[in-house]
Amino acid sequence: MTEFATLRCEDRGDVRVVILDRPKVLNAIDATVVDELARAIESAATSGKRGLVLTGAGKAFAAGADISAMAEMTRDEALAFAEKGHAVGDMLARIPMCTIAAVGGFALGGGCELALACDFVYASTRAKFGQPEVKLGVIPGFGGTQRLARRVGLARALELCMTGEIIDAEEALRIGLVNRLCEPDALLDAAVATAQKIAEQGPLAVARVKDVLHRGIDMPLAEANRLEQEAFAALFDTADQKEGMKAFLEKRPPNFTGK
Ligand code: CO8
Repeated sequence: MTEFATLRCEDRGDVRVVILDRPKVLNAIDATVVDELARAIESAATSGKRGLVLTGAGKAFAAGADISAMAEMTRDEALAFAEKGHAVGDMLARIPMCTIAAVGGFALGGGCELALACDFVYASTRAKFGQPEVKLGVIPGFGGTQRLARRVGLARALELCMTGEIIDAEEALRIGLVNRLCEPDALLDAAVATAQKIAEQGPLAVARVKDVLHRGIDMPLAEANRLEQEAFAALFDTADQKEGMKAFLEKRPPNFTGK
């Protein structure tokens, strides 16, 4: 497996686990982290794995973009950094497998945005979320304004981004930022178990679900419904559809091949 300076990767069953690994700075995200995340996602996409769990070492998921690296950035450098960050968010949205953020501690600023770029978030009861950028005189630059509004609604996103307030795991669950809360020691296992469960479904169907939901949410309803119909129909040209339905009728587990 590829070696990284700021990340660690491990495989559990059909799931690639990517661990942000700069615990001394609460996994703050600098340009190297962004580059390595892009490479780790690319590597997961070609690994034959069918799920990706993103988590952080130590007491944080990620406490944001690295403030010491950003402090002296010029406008052009800030734009390039934001563009690279957005490219990683787009990769997470497009990789044809589930991506789950397992948030064990602070997910602030770019860290919260990275979690939001995953398909959904599981969190430990100790997790904390927020977009505190206004306290530094900036705004979220890694997709936070848009993904947060789509996840929790416009007014809640406005409140979080305008106050910079940090919320606890219970509140994050309540507003729909988080799908499930776990005890700290059980978090990673729970995220991997869900990713593994998804990995065992028809992989082409899972990929289509992801594509239709991610793209459809930004379309007018009629267009998005058309996207669903076409994706539903296209799956009838696959061996997995034939196998899945035949296995049901023969009362046995399916053997999906991704074809
Ligand atoms: N950047 C750099 N270093 C950090 C960061 C960070 N975001 N967060 C924490 N650290 C460092 C601290 O400086 C400290 O280092 P040292 O030991 O050398 O002093 C170490 O991590 C431990 O942190 P603390 O001692 O502060 O730990 P506490 O438990 O007391 O506090 C907090 C934890 C509350 C999380 C606190 O560290 C904090 O407020 N951190 C900053 C949070 C923040 O403002 N995040 C937003 C950053 S801006 C951003 O993310 C913009 C995204 C834009 C685009 C990204 C494109 C990719």
